Amino acid sequence: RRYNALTDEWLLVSAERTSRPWLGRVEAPPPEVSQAYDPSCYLCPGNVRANGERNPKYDSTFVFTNDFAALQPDAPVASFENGVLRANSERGTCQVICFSPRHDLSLSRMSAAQVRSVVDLWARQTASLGERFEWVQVFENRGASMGASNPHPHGQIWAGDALPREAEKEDGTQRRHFEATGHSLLLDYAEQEAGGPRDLGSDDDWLVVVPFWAAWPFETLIIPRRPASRLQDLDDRARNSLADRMIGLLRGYDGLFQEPFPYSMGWHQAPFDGIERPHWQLHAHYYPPLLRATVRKFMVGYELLSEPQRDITAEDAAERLRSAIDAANLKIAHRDG
Ligand code: H2U
Ligand code: ZN
Repeated sequence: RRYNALTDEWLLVSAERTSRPWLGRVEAPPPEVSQAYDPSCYLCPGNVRANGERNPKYDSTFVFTNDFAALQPDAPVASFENGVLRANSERGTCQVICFSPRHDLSLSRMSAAQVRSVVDLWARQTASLGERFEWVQVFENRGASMGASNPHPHGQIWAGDALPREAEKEDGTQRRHFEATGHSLLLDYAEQEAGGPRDLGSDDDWLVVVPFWAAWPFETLIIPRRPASRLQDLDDRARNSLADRMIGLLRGYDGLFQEPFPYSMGWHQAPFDGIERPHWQLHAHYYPPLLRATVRKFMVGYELLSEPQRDITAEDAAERLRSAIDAANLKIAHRDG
């Protein structure tokens, strides 16, 4: 069993179970997306969305309020308590962000400058939503198997006033570590992992790592190596380096099974509730579901009822991802050179 220092939870690691026969559900490869513009896509420039609004002819990134938002800013304030039953209303908003006007691109195939503009957009939207809401969740679902409704490269931001479950867990673990040691939990963790068997390529600004406590087969964590509690705290150099790191990781992911790799990813940034949080370090989680090209990991049975379990060690996953990242970099060096 390994301990997840960020969530204060344990998981079971049972290496070498991957050779067991699999007669279960087989994941189909994602469909090829070849059109740069799709007239039926609700995210492409100039097209009409479900609510009748027309997208502008944007040429870089584009943000709009989700036409089917799960959170609404004008939700009436109410709370309810009856015995063990409790409920509160939740005020918030949901945005959709298009990463590129090109329907056929993905972050993994965008240029460093284009990814940098996505980083800037994430930072800008976070700062402005943080003026109105206490928790800002930036995320991306990539691939139909992770629930993305459209292959056009896009992500979402949900913002609300309650501190959600994951935020609460991470706030507690980071605060306790800071109170006990005077250090940031994730900066200490990054120091310990840099150059080690789970490191996927670190520089002075960033660590990209398969966390020691990864639950998903090829889960990764991206941590800035200097104190930063939100994306808006990152300077120019850190943002450029982040774009490079992300592209490397995503090309490695795509190279792993030679097809667009599905995942959910998102940023955990300090809450905007006015409370000082010197313990909080910005980071991104990538949660990809695939174990093999056609076999996805299901969090079911023991995992739902007891605790997560994984079949390959974090170190094995890191080794395979590292070679996929190296191979992708080589291919690009050949193409460019
Ligand atoms: P996902 O692919 O991650 O589901 O994100 C797309 C979002 O786009 C989804 O939440 C919204 C859906 O509600 N959407 C619109 O806001 N307008 C539309 O015309 C279609 C989809
Ligand atoms: Zn499109």
